[in-house]
This record gives sequence, structure tokens and C-alpha cells, in this order.
Amino acid sequence: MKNSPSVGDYLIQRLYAHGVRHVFGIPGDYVLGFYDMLSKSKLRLINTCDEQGAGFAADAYARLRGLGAVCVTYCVGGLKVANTTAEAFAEKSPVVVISGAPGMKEREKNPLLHHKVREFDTQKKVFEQLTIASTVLSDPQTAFQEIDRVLHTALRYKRPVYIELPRDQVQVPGIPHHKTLEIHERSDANSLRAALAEAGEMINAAKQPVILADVEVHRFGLQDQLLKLIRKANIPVAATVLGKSVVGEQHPLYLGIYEGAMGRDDVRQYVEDSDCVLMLGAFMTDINLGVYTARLDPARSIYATSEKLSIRYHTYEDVLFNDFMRGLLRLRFRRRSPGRIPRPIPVNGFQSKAKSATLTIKRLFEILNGYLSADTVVVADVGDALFGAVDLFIRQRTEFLGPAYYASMGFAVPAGIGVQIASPKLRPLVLVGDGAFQMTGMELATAARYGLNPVVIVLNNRGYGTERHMQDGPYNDVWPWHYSRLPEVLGSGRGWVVETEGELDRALSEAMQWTEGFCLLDVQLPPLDRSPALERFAARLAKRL
Ligand SMILES: Cc1ncc(C[n+]2csc(CCOP(=O)(O)OP(=O)(O)O)c2C)c(N)n1
Ligand SMILES: [Mg+2]
Repeated sequence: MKNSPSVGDYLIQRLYAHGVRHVFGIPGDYVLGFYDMLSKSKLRLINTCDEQGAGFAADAYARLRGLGAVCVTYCVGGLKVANTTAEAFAEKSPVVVISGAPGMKEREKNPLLHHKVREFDTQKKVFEQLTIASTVLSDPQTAFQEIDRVLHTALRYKRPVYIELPRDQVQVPGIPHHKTLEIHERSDANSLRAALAEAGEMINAAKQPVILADVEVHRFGLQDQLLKLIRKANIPVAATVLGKSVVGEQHPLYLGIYEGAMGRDDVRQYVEDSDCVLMLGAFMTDINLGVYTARLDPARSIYATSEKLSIRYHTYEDVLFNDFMRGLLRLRFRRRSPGRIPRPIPVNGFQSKAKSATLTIKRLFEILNGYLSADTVVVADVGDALFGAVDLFIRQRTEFLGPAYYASMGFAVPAGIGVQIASPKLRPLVLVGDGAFQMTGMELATAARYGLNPVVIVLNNRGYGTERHMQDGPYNDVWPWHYSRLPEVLGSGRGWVVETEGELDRALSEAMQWTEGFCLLDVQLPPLDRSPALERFAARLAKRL
């Protein structure tokens, strides 16, 4: 047994082999042994203030690097990442949740150990619902195989997985001479060929084909293939909100965001008038579809995802999304010119003659636009931070993260941390409502601790603005914090209070210059102000209440 690594060591090795370099979390007695092992390993531990912060950070890390990990203690920590794991599941982000747990020996006779809820497997059962695969490493004979299986599934489906590590198993050697399970899945060749033939025919016969690109193109790392396809076929492309930034928005064939009646009208018209909509990696969620105002006819669509491939009303089985995307590139396309296409509308940035004008959300985003650079990643929280950001003009691809489907508040500040840990060259621009900031904004302490420098814009409209427009009451108010003074409390960072366009411009240019720590802009907005996108969204939702 000597040459066999321990269960804990093998897990660390496999995470490293899949590109993980950091693990987010908070220790507890059930996981201390593994923490010790982690701290001596090639992986770096990132301690957050709260487990939810660790979960969101790991999710953002996974969105950028292809796999993320969060490590917590049993139930008290584990159940706090239930919500973040749910978000990762819903939005397809492969996060490995590692939880410590009582040892197998300790479980005999079912004692009442601390942190236990009902049964020893209560937490495991919860995570079965929230992950694509889960395991308890209770047996060293099968532990390595289980680790391989679960990690493979996370990567295959781009969804979170759960690994429970009973504390008496961490140091136990697994089976010797284990050969890491490598699974190579293949498409069914006939099915793939037939699907490509039909797709090629449909695209070539179309007068006005258009690509609608979404989040899976990003998750499966197929952005280059998408660009090649756009160039080769000369077909314009729109993105969804969840897929925003999958194509650099300066691309000459980029139309803008398509989201039914909520989006720009010219984009909606172009996509809905198309006789061949090539939906790549698309998620048909209510938000992506503009609260079901989208009019996309299956008879004129090619719909390809990692889960389904259908062309018009035919469904093709056993075709991998990767293979279909690569196959499209080998097709012969007829020469075409896309003609005149809608383009993103240029906006006016800051103008000194308006410097004393009171800020509105619309102007906030227009002025922010002028400050985006190739190394900014915009991370938006739920609320008008996300709706307004739809109109931002993202310079390069993969530069926009937001929980645009599951929509849990509290994502953005910790996600900004995950982004910068994953990619230290990028500077996160975090857009967060005051309500959401009060949920996880304390993670700025984590930014301070690890020397990160996000620029955080708190959209301070004194409450749950998004909800005020549907139904208002005192339950939509929040206590007004002095956000800009948090640097004093945390002993790090710089803060600004911003009320006018001029103050915003000055604060932003100072924040861009000052890179030694986090920057926090308390941007005060009228409570009933809202972005044009939210205007349309709230009107739609109110009709459905
Ligand atoms: C964790 C969580 N709790 C509650 C909600 C419901 N909700 C959706 S938007 C919203 C208000 C958000 O307020 P804020 O962060 O201040 O942004 P604003 O709407 O004011 O722009 C709430 C409470 C949610 N999406 N997530
Ligand atoms: Mg608010």
C-alpha cells in the first residue's frame, strides 16, 4: 500500500491536474485535517468571511478557469453553500463542493454529533438535488474511482458536484496502482453527419441567417470556433443576456443583446425576421427570452446545446456540442454578404457641461462605458446592476459575469474576488445594488486580505428598487449605510460618495489610477429611477403577478 497516495492527496492531485490552483472556504473541525493537507499542497487556500462568499467566488473562478473548488465544514458550512451551488447548477458552472464530515467510525450507533441535522447523510441528500454527481468517500477501495467519476461529470456537464470527506478517511491510502479514469465520449458518427448536412442545407438556403450565441459557447471554451464560424459563414451574431460578452462587442458582425421585447428593437426584429436562427449553447430561460416575449419559431431554428440538438422539428441523439460546433466549421457555406445589420448604438460618455447634473442610472452606465478597458471584467449583481449592464459595451469576449438566470443577490462582490484570484491581470468592475451589497459586501475584507483591487460601484437607491416597481412597501427599504466609509472599518481601500455626473467621472478616473486596493463608490440614485431595460422588465412582470 506504500506507494499509494492518501484519499485527501489524490483529491488534491486531481483538482490540480484539472487546472484548479485555489480553493475557497472556511475550516471547521470536521475538515481541519484536509485543510492542513491543502495548506501544504500546491493549491492555495482563500479564506472568505462567509461560506456563501466562498461559494460565489468559486463559481466565478470556475466560469473563468473551467473548474473551481470550495471547501467547507459539515452542514453549518455546507448548507450555506447550498444556494451558491444551486446557482452554479442552474447557470452551468463546474464547482467542486468539498465538505468535511464525521468519520465513518464516529457514525456507528448514530450518536448526536455536533452539526448533524437529522441523519448523517442529510447534507448529502440535499446536495444530490443541487449537483450533477455526488459521493461520500467512505471507502478507500473505491475513493479514487469515485473522485475520477465525479470530477469527470463536473467537466462533462459543466455543473457542480459534491464530495464528502469523512474526517477519518483523509489520510487513508487508496488502492495502489490506480489508473486515472479517462473517459472519451464520442458522438454517433451517423447522427452527427446527418445533423451537419441538414444544418448546412438550412443555413445555405436562408436569406437572413443569424447566430444567437449563449453561455455554453463560453463554458465549453468554444469562443474561437464561434469567431471562425462567424467569419467563414459571414453570418451576424447576437448574444443573450446570460451569454453576454461571448463575442467581443466590437466585432463588426455583432448585433447586440437579443432578449425579446426587453432588448433593443432593431436586434429583436432582425433575429425574429430571420429564416434560420442558429442558437448555439442557448438556454431558453425567461430572462434570456425577455420574460417570454421572444418570438423564435422552432421551424426556423437550429438549436444546439450540450443536452439537445434539434433542427427544425428533428432531434438528433448522441451528438456532442463540441463536435457539432467543430463540424459546422468544416461545412461549405455559400458566399453571402450580410448587408446592413443593426449595430450597438454609441453612447455619450461624460460631458463637462453636465458635470453638476444629478446622476441617473442611465447616465451612470453611459459614463461607465467610457471607463471599460480590455482588462476590465464587469461583474454584475441582480437588480438594476444587471439590467443596466446589458447596455454596456464589452470590449473583449468573456468579460461579463452575472447571475442572469438563477438571479441570487449577493453574487457580485465575492464573484469579483473569484475573478481576480482566477485571473490576476484582470481588474473586476463590480456593479452591485445597495440591497445586494448588504448581503455579501463584507467580502471586501477578503479582497483586502489577499491584496485584490476591485472597483465596486454600489448603486445606492435606498432599497430594493427592482421590487418597488412591481409592488412597493416599507419592506423594500434598506438601512442606509455609509458605504464609502467601509475602507476605514476594514483598514484598507478607498471610498467615494458620488451624486453628480462630474463626481462620478472624477471618482472613476481616480479609482482607475489608484490600484493599491479596492475602490468603493457609493453612487446615490433616486429610489424610483430605473434603467430602460428594467422599465420594460418590470412592466412585463407586473402583468404576471
Ligand atoms: C438572495 C435573494 N433574495 C431576494 C431576492 C429577490 N429580489 C430580486 S431583486 C431584489 C432587490 C435588489 O435590490 P438591490 O440589490 O438594492 O438592487 P436594485 O433593485 O435596487 O437595483 C430582491 C430583493 C433575490 N433575487 N435574491
Ligand atoms: Mg437598491
